[in-house]
Parts: sequence; C-alpha cells; structure tokens
Amino acid sequence: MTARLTGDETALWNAAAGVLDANWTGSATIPSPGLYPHQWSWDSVFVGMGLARHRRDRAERELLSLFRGQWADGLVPHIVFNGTLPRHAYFPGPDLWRSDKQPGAPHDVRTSGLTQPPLHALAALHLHECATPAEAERSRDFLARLYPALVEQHRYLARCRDMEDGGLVAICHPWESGMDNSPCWDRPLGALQLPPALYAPQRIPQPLPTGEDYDRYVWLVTLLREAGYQPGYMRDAHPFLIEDPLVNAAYLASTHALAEIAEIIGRDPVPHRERAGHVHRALLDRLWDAGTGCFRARDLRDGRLLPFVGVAGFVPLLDPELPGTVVRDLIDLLLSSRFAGAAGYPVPTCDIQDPAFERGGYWRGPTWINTNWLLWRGALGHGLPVIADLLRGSTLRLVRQSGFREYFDPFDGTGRGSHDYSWSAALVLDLLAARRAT
Ligand code: 2M8
Repeated sequence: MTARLTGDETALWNAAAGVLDANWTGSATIPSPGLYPHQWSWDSVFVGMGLARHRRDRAERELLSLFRGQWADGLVPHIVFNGTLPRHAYFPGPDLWRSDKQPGAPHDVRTSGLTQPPLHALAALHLHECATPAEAERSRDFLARLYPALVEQHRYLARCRDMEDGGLVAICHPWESGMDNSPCWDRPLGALQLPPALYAPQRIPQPLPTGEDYDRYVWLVTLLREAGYQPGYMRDAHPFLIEDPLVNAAYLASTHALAEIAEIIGRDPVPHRERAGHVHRALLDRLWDAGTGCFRARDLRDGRLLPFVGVAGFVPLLDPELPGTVVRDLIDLLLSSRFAGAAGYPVPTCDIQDPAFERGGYWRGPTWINTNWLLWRGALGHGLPVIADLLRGSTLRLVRQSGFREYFDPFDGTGRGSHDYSWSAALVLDLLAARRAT
C-alpha cells in the first residue's frame, strides 16, 4: 500500500492487513518486499503483536518459524534465512555468518549469529491475552509449546550476555540493538582499529548507513564468527560490548511476561520474578542518568555511559516498577521540544538538538512506528492514558498521511525507506484494536 490512506479506521485496518497478507511467505512475514527478504527476529515479534488481532494462526506460525533458528545454547538469531532465495538476495547473507559451521546452530536452516531485542515472551503473552474464550485452550497449548524455547532464550541471555553478572545483558554489535546506525554507536564504532582491508558492501541501504559503517559492521561479525560466537570471547576481547536501555527494557518486560506465562501453564514463575527484580534494579543503578533525565547506554569496554540521548532511553517505561520520579523525568523530556514536542509527530529516534541528528538518516533522527508503539505500551502500563493517546493518535496520523513506510520524517511526516513495511502495518492493527487508552 503506497497510496495515501483515507482517514477512516476500517480502510486503515484493511490496508494494514493487506500489507501483512502480501508479505506472508507461508511460514513467516518478511519485513518488506525487496529490501529485507528473510525473517528478522524483532520484526517477527512486532508482526506477531499485530497478527494476534488479525490471524492468530499466523502469529503462532510466525513465532514457531523464528524459533526454528534457535541455537543449542538458546540464542535466538536475528535473521533466519530463507534457503530458497538466491545467495545474494540480501547482504550480508548466510555466507558471512557461516552458521552451518557452528556445532550449536540448527542443521536445517541457516541463520545469523547475533540476536535482537528479546521481546518474544511479551509477544507470546500478548497473543494469549488477545485470544477469545473459544481460543483459550488452544492458546494455553501454544504457550506450553513455546515456553521451553523462551526459557532457553532467557537462559542464554543470563548466562552468556550478562557479562558482569550485574543483571543487564550486553550487545556485541549495533545490529543487535535493532537501531543499526544510531548516533549512540558512533563513539564505540569510531574507536575500532580496523585492518586496512575493506569489505566492499554489496548492498547499502539508502541513505545511511554508509560503506564505512558497513566495514565496521562486517568486521565485527568476522571477529565474532572466528571466535565461534563464544561468550568468553565476547566478554574478554570483543571490542564492542554495550548495555543498551531498549534491549534491557525488552529483556525485563519479557522476563515479567515469562513469569505470567509460567503461571498460566502451571509452571513455577518465581525464578522469572526474581530475575525481573534483578534486572529492574540494575537498569536503575547502571543506566539511569538523573542529570539528563533519561536512560543511557553503558560501554562495557571503558565502563562509561555513552553521551547520546535517544528514543531507546525512554523504553524502560516498560518497567512496571519504575519509580514515579523517574517516570516524570522521562515524560518531561519525551514531551519536550527535543523529542515529541518538536513538531506534533511521535517521538523521533534522536534528540533533535543533538548535532548528530539527521531528519532523513534511518536510525539517526526519523520517527519509527515500533519505538513509539513500545512507548505507548509503557505509558499505558504507568496509567498515563493522555500520553498514551497522544502517542497512539500521532502514530496513526503518520501512516494515514504517508502509508506503511519503514520510517518517517519527524517534522513533516514524509514517509521514507521501504514501502509496505510489515511492522508498521502490524502495529497499526494493534493500535486500532486497542481502540483507545484505558
Ligand atoms: C534493519 O537492520 C538490518 C540488519 O539487521 C539491515 O540494515 O539490513 C534494522 O532496521 C532492524 O531493526 C530491522 O530488524 C531490519 C529488518 O527490518 O532492518
């Protein structure tokens, strides 16, 4: 759907459902036709959130398809490749990752060796919450089927990514944040000592990241691959190791969801609750910056908070136990003219007063539907219906104006990046179904 949409909700719903139907491969949903032809991890989570309102059978298959790619140590890879596509359908394809050479990777499907924000348990719980009474039993069965894989995913995160046993998980590549070229990564990427060889990317998304960024991305992958994607290497030697507020807020929200799922299917929720308490305290201790009134990422290589303040810093609003003073500071900044107050559109990725801000620069400024959807959920969770309505209404306004684009100009709402982008369509279904903030 590339045409300008009409204002009525039924038309919007049908158009969003049409995008998801068109991007359905038979077992999963591609993020967008052309640019992203495989299955991505957090895209499938967001797609599942929308399909829960439209086709729960497909939401279940979407998640099961993704977990086909899970490694023996529990890692849920950020890309599950479609083996029927030509090798060069997407760069970097399976040849860069060489998952087939990793003993712990699945044998029947090729994957990347990185992960993405772990919102999967939250998606599974959402699917259950959207079930009708007639679907309740089937829904419980599905939760019981997925639960062991979710537990393994969380074990992997606690065992292999909680580098200092402090409660938070670390990412070892910008792609693991989902916000590939965020200015947040400029400092750690700039500090890398790259070998002279260039990696000559075969596909560079427009307008950013640049070829130089790609050299760094690909080099980081080759380091991880040569080390067998081992957590010991990541902890002791890998040059990019960061605790990110969005990733950890996702981890916390999913840990709470895992506890609820355990209760629903008659398993023990206590270990998940304990872990959630640990993550909650660590988020505040390690990433809250009272000076800026926002959460910031911490670079584990030098122990310092990164200077950049962006939309990821608001996502800990998903933490139901966030102190009231912290919530107030976050909302003040979120509504200010540095973010949502800039032009009446939803929250941009980057502080518009930051010198690194670029209004068309992918994750360096534009507004994205998924981050605003996360903030909408966070606002609802804190009993802030006016803020939630504001985020919901302004997000729907973006797609009404410009269609289901990948991202949007934060000042005038112009659509950018790919058309028919799956998570933009899926999350609109969820926003419409939620009807209004309660
Ligand atoms: C973008 O990331 C991929 C690499 O994983 C890329 O640039 O090719 C990001 O927007 C990421 O968040 C998203 O999951 C992916 C697919 O939509 O595209």
